[in-house]
Amino acid sequence: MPKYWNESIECATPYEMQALQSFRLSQTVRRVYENVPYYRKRMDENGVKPEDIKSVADLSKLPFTVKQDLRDTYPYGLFAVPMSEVVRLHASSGTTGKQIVVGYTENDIEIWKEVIARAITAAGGGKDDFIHVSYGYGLFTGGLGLHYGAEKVGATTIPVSVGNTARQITIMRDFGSTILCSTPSYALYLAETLKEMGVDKSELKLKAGIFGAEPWSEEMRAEIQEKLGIKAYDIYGLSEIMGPGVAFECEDQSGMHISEDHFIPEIIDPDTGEVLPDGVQGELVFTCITKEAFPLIRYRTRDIAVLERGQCRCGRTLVKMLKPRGRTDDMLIIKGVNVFPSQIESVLLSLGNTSPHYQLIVDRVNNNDTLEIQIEISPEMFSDTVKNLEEQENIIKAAVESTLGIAAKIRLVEPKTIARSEGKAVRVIDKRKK
Ligand code: DLL
Repeated sequence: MPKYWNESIECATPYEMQALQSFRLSQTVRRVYENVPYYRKRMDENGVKPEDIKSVADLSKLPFTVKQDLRDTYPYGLFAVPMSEVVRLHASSGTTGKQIVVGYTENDIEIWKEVIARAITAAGGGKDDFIHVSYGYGLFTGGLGLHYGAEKVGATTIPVSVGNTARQITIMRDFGSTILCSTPSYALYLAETLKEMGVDKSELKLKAGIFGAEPWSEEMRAEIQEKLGIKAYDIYGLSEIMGPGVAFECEDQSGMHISEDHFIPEIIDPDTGEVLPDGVQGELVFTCITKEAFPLIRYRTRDIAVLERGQCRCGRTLVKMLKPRGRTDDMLIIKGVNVFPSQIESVLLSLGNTSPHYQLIVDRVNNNDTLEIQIEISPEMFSDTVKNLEEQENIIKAAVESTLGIAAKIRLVEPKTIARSEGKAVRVIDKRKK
């Protein structure tokens, strides 16, 4: 089995990568300037001409693109090719506002397959694998994205999509699925259902999972690996840039390699827009340098991440992004303190005893922010004495408070109380927004 899908790119020297990026960037900027009136106007307003962009070092001269720009030009205003060249559309609704529409030419789909093929190869997958795709098929990019990449590596692809969890397990067992692709929260739901159905993980041939589309902690990774008996790899992406495969994890599980020959990453200060050095946490920004239909320039993802450069133990030199901390727009400000749901997840799972099913309920009572954390506990624990449950609540309360510095009400709830999701899990209910 090959270790890399595209070794000359994945292990390129920094000099080679920068030369390739610079060439592709200057070409892309010229193309969008000529074909997308919206970008031409923005560049003219900022006094930048295509000839000013000769190398990656010139990137910061270009204006940012934000989600509102996509809404303002809905549906096709940022497309850089005639619609007759577009062979596929996807869309993302997000949590607020109008959905956004993205398009792909035939060549864009080829690039998408290529980056997913890199991800699958890095997760140890190849033509002998049975890849079970439980991401949703449809306008969401997860299902079709992984599907085409799985076929590209020559794997036997099983397009299960979401839903009917018991059937998923039967398929997994009978068809011999070896790699599961789903959201991490759905992987845990599958593990839970497996137990209920009395199927032992040894009856499955699963060896790895490729999980993404939502933030998940290292503790959650450990839980999935243990419950399914597999190695769990992270995969990142967003519809606006391509879909899954913008970045992928290798066997080192120490951050995700960005396919920077197609997407140039930057980290900026979300308040000032200033570009931050590697190693510093900030908002992730991407520039597409090979996309034909929908090439976004300096797109602000709102994801909070850190970039790390240098050769990875796996041999790849592609820059890595550490697990996204969350999004600038999921960051909760509770009593003035910035809180990411992922921080709470780490605290909960590090204590053991609780399940990874939790929900944060934020409210405002008498002008005071309140945080309630509902956590499911195991059936055995639920039948425990009230005193022991109270003790458990106090332990969690103390751990949350010492990590976040704010008080939280802890409610241990019966197994299966918190709604399961087949796609992205709903972790926060913010009643203050009503
Ligand atoms: O979630 C694409 C995808 C599908 C990625 C399948 C991975 C696997 P959107 O629906 O447009 O696209 O949502 C993109 O999801 O900006 C992040 O906030 C979040 N996200 C995606 N992957 C990860 C990840 C797909 N591995 C938004 N870790 C992004 C943390 C992630 N957050």
